[in-house]
Amino acid sequence: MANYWNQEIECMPYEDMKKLQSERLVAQVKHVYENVEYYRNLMDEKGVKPEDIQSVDDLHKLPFLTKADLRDAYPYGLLAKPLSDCVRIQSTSGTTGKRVVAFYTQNDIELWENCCARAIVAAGGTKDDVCQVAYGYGLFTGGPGLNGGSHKVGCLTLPMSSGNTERQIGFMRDLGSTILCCTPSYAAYIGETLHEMGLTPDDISLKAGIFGAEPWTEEMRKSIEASLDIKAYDIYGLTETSGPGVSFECCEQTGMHINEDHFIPEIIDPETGEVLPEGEVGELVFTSITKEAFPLLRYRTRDLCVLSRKKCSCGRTLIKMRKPMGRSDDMLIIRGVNVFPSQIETVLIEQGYSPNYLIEVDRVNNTDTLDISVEMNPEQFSDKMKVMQEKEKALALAIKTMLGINPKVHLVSPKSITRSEGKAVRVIDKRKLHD
Ligand code: DLL
Repeated sequence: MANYWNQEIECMPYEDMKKLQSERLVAQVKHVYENVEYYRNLMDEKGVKPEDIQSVDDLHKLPFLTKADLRDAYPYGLLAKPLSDCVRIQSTSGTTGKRVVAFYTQNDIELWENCCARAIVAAGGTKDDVCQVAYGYGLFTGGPGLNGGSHKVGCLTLPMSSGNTERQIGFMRDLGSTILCCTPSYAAYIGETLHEMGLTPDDISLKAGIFGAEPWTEEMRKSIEASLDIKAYDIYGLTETSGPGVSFECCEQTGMHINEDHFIPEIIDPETGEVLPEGEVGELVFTSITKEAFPLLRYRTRDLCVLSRKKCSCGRTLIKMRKPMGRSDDMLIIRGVNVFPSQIETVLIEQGYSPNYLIEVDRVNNTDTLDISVEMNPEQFSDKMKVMQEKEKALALAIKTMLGINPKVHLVSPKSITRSEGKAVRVIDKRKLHD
């Protein structure tokens, strides 16, 4: 049985949604044109006036906004409300370049938390649940976003933040947490630690997890679901558009419903900027039509994705986005071949290895090298060199079949790859250091 946080919106016929989006878009464009000089200049350069935008069908006329614009305009250049109306700042976790700061009015917080509440309810959450939030708190949006959503739903909220994994499990047992919110890599680590503590999923009461903030594969989902005996739901969002809750998964688990009443999605060809039809892979672009302080028009996320309006068995009519397969800037080009870390992860888990791995790319004598260190489970380890070499060869062959290029695989001992309590770092591209 599907539960909704806002049934009228979540199940609204598309024609009505389009009307609502169009009204909101027209007002939003006017709001930013009048209040943000940076946008006014971008629109003037493209020769677009607010009157040119009469409905969602005119969206393509607007200029794109990129992360470079956000950096140019840092910190206040895109603010569309007086600073005195803002009540919160959140920021990206990015470690390179200038930070991106997003501003929120009280209304912005309200709509963000409602988006997260939709996600929690879609994962089966009610006021009777105990929701353990193990995303980081602070400038990162994960903790504050899900915390706010959990309050709205009326769950008993455990604001654990990430880290201190044994204590997480201790609280989970003592307080009977039923929903866990964290990154999928941290969920995998929590599952691993639970078993190492000599416990099983029968010792905890979790029923669902709401995992996002980084790409994760279907294989990883199955592995987390098995180790914690839960149903694992995906959630997506980015700081620039408020944080988690731009889209969320329902019981069908075949992609995430986008909160279209707040965010209009488009898929574009990343090279040409041309809008692509539904079903084609391209870069995801969002226009926020209700945010007041930091609205973004046609913001290029760099996430590669596919949209689908196929009818969903949960009853929601909100358009769905497939699990993002990675960011256009996460894509590695190795010996001319496009490689996504998620493709490698799929092979590893299919071949019975853990999702703990590290990809290292380098350039030696003008040739790209690909080294993949993969952690073994204790049962996979052998002290016979020949056995280990054969395992490495078999895994390298499976990866070559998937990618078309030959990697060097190194099977490493259990627990030797650093675990992540937040977003996992799985790739080191040493070529960048030489450039
Ligand atoms: O990661 C917001 C968030 C917090 C989402 C908690 C979900 C849960 P940023 O740090 O700004 O914000 O990073 C945003 O993370 O552009 C994607 O590349 C990636 N990402 C977020 N969710 C998913 C997901 C938060 N479910 C960037 N699957 C985005 C794949 C995701 N990638």
